Amino acid sequence: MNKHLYVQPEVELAIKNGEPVVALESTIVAHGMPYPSNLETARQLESIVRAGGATPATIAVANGQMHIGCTSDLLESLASQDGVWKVSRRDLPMALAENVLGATTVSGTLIGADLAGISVFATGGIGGVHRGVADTWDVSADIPELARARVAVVSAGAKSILDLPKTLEALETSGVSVLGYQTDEFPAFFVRESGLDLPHRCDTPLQVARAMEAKWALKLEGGFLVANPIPEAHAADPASVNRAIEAGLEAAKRAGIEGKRLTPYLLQFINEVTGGESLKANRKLVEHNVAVGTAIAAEYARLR
Ligand code: PSU
Ligand code: MN
Repeated sequence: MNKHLYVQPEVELAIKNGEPVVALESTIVAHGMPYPSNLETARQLESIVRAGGATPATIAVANGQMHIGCTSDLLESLASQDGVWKVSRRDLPMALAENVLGATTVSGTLIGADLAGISVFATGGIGGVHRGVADTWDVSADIPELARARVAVVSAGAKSILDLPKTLEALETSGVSVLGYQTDEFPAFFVRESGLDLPHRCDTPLQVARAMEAKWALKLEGGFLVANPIPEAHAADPASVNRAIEAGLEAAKRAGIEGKRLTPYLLQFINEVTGGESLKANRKLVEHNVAVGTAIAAEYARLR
């Protein structure tokens, strides 16, 4: 198809047959969780997709190609090696040309999914508008990519390391349809509530699939953010999460961490100060997103 795009045969066949496929990102593996939980999680997510009757496609960059679907060895390398690149649209050309090992962010994964024709992608949290944006101009490349790729992303909202009201404003400006999944509120990753109302709510996978069909039948570009709150039983205590986030932002400022290093730094900081708790919650919410994403992919495949 394209020398810089490698679609695994299993994934290619499923796409060709109109069967449900769910894309998964690799930055969460390489930069979002510590080893070996990251590898266990990556494998677990793929089996959740399979259990729901769909084909998983973890997306990453290796050997000058964007891989749509990773082998077990490639997943292992992404999870365990040092120096794996964090790849958004900006980094993709050099990552391919230099033959490096690269983990794709939400934005990078959206590019791969869109190129391959995968309509659903499930992950943990998305990037957005950072706090202090007026000074730093730090807005994640995830936002413009959501405005471009015809893909529905299932996530647990965004962590309050970001400025959540501004993130929702930026999504609106970009024409990204944000759908609360069984909620009226934008969820804030470890916690179910942010106090921010969402304009649209879907209670079933079919409702989401119908919206996808309508948007793309009109040939509108861009995708959806399906905001799926962490299950009640696994939600964290908001006060302790906020303390960890505030401390992380302070530490990042003191250490002069900015740009693409900021989000991984904050994720690692929060994992460390909250101990195993946040990591456990993180895994639970991603698993839930992947299960919901798989159900949406199945409904969408049926509709088409
Ligand atoms: N937020 C999380 N977990 C993550 C990320 C964000 O709660 O793993 C990762 C995703 O890959 C996302 C990227 O696309 O960080 C955003 O990075 P930046 O803020 O540098 O755009
Ligand atoms: Mn940034």
